[in-house]
Amino acid sequence: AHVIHRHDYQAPTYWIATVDLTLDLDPAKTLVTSKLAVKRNANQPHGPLVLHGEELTPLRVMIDGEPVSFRQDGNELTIDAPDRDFELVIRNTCCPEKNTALSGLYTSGGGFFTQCEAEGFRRITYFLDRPDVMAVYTVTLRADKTKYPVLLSNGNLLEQGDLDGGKHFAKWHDPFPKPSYLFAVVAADLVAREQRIRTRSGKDHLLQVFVRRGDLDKTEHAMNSLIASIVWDEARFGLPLDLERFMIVGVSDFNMGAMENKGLNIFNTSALLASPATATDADFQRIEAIVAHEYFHNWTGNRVTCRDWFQLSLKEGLTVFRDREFSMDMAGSPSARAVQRIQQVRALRAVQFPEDAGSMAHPVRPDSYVEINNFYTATVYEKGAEVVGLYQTLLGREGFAKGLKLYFERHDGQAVTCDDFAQAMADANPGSQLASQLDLFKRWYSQPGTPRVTARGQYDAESHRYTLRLSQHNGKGELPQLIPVRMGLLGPEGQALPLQWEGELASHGSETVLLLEQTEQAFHFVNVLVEPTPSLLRGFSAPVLLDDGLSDAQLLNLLQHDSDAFNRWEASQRLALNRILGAVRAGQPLVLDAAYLDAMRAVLRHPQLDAAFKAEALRLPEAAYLAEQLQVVDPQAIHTAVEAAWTQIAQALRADWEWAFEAHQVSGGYRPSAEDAGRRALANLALSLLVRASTLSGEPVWPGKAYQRVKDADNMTERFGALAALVSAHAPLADAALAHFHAQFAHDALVIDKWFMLQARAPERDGKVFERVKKLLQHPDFTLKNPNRARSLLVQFCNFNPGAFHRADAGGYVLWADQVAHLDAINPQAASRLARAMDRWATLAEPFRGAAKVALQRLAERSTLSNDVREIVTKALE
Ligand code: HT7
Ligand code: ZN
Repeated sequence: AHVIHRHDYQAPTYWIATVDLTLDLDPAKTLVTSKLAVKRNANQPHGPLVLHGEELTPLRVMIDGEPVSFRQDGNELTIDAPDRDFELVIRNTCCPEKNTALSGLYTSGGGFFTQCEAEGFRRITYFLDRPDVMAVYTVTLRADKTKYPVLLSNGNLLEQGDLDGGKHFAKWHDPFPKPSYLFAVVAADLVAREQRIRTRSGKDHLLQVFVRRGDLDKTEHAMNSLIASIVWDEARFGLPLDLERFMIVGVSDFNMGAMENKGLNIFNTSALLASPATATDADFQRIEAIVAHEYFHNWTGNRVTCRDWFQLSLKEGLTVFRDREFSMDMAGSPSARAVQRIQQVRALRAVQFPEDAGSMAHPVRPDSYVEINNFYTATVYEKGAEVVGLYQTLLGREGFAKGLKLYFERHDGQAVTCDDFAQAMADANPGSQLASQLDLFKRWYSQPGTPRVTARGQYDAESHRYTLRLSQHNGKGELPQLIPVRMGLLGPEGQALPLQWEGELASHGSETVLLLEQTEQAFHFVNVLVEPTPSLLRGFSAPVLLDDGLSDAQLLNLLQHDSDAFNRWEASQRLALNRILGAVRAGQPLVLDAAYLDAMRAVLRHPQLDAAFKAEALRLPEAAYLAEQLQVVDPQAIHTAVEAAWTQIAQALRADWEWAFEAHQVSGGYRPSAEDAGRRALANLALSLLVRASTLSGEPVWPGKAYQRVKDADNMTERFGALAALVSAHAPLADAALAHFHAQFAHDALVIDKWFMLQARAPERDGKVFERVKKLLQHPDFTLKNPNRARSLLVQFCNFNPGAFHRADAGGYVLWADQVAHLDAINPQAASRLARAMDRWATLAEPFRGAAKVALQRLAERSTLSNDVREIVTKALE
């Protein structure tokens, strides 16, 4: 396979200043005419013009009006171009209806849509399809008027009108130079929700959300989220909307969540459409975050873009950071902000930590790749966002905002690198720790792996001195990193202790940020009058694995009293994790002790804590995170222990769960507010545990109530929560409830996706989930052609249901290998995400490890694998 290396970057021999594109849209054969103003890059030696092109048929190439010869070799078109500026005209065709990879121009639901990031533009026409080539685009679309009444591209509409033969045209112009990956076209039968707004700067804008006719009533939340995002970015960072028109379009066939094409964002309908009847609170929240994310890209990604794809985190890490800040501000109360942070960290630990320890581990700024689509990863996105968060922790909010301002002053309209971003942050904050230790800080971009931090405290009761020793361990050959550890000390009654450094005369409040920059460091506090409990890494101030060696008593102290809500939650997780891992390591059945159960009861009954926080604190750690704590992983042992924990929590706290369910019902109409969502989350958790306990003891009341809810809940959060309770408990009513739900929502693809997902994610019992998944593969509603549907069943089962997937008889692995191969023939990007289910096979215990290796080898032996899947499978076997 051809490996691309970061250090090989070279600027191109030619630039492209303008693109004048005409598309005659036809599903079987679309004709593309591209007129390019090509400029010689005098900084590079003269050579041929080598354009990218994939799955295209070239018709004609002309330079300055004269036909010229060209050579097509694989995915490159070579033209012997002159050593000067010139006009290049290329005509080619492509076939949208055969494009099941969903990259480039494709058809979906009878319309045309594009996806050009990362390298899809080359599947529309021949081009220098790389992000540092930025051009001004004018686009003319021609298509049948009845079938495709809406014709959209980036920027402003210049002209539209009718043509002969029942066709019409539209001409669009985008004044902002952009890389080809931000190009977009839509031609379809759609309707729009429209809203005119006037922003702070006094400019008027038209916002439009285009969807299929029947979906208009599900666009209000997306529109509200867009408006909130525009207002927030202007208020928080002074970044205005720079376009007169901002469009969002929904499409059902899409490889990711959404795409930030300039002025024409294209969204997976799953990330766009919401109504109380069809979307859960989690969906509402996700839609708000994704709408914001794509909008924020307009500055962080579009106005300033990436020089090359190794810099992907420059835009993705920064934009995830921005959408997280937005979501926290939207959530409102300090407790709701903490819940947001808890959810971010839960996801980071369940997905990014395993990634960073597995076969696909790579730095936030990777050094090499075979297929760039494989690097849209949790590391680039989520760890990248954590790294951007470190700047803000080191510089403070104001310092961070100053850095961002300088970044835009320097680089607006450019394609730049992560180094440029770091430099702007440092230069805007001279005298800061960041500026003086920039090279050390930048190891966050270059070193893979999750740093392991160990913390041990030593208290001297006589001298009232407390010493905290911190050490860090990174991967083999890796150097120490700059790790900010936000912390405080608690007294035995949970009181916050003043922090006074040795050698200083007074305390500096009760919270500080320690900077761990060497392999080992000691921090000395004086005037500590009682033996403290350290509260470390508050708010998860750095993406590390922390071993603080705290006792149960200390964790209980933190759980009850820490002023930092994140660390209260963390204590709840550690109490559970220690118990589950203790049982797994000892090979013994899990028995939860009274101290733990009492602590959980106290959380549940706590008069001041918010419901959303309680639901997070009472949830057990994810199986994937538990597995990361072990050298050798037996997924069945983890599954058995987690199931036992849930059952005991359900049974021991039964009366408390009954109280919790009744006390957290939400009255009045549905609102997706953080407060109401928190109440529903806790009520759903209570219902699920009540159904579990009742099913085990054969009592009919709670399963009956859940079944009734599936039938007549007035919102999807409660309906789906009740269905999930029945399915997870393997309750006798589960099948009837599933059938009822399916019949009720048979017409709504996004809800049917949930129906598949729920069954794929159900906790395994006696192989029933596996058998069900095999049956669902044959269900008339199942198809590999729609990525949402394929993901709902296969990715949910293989990548996120370890207790059902890892079978001693290797059945899960055989299913995985077959389905990866089938999917790969249709959609390599989707297949390679599924292929990632085996990233951590090497740490599995036998017989899983041996069987996983055989499945990987069998897949690797296939001659027809895409580059996408081959890279994943090869790395797994290395
Ligand atoms: N920047 C977008 C990435 C994306 C993408 C990448 C590869 C293949 C298909 C894709 N669709 C969207 C999404 C984002 O981060 O906002
Ligand atoms: Zn993004």
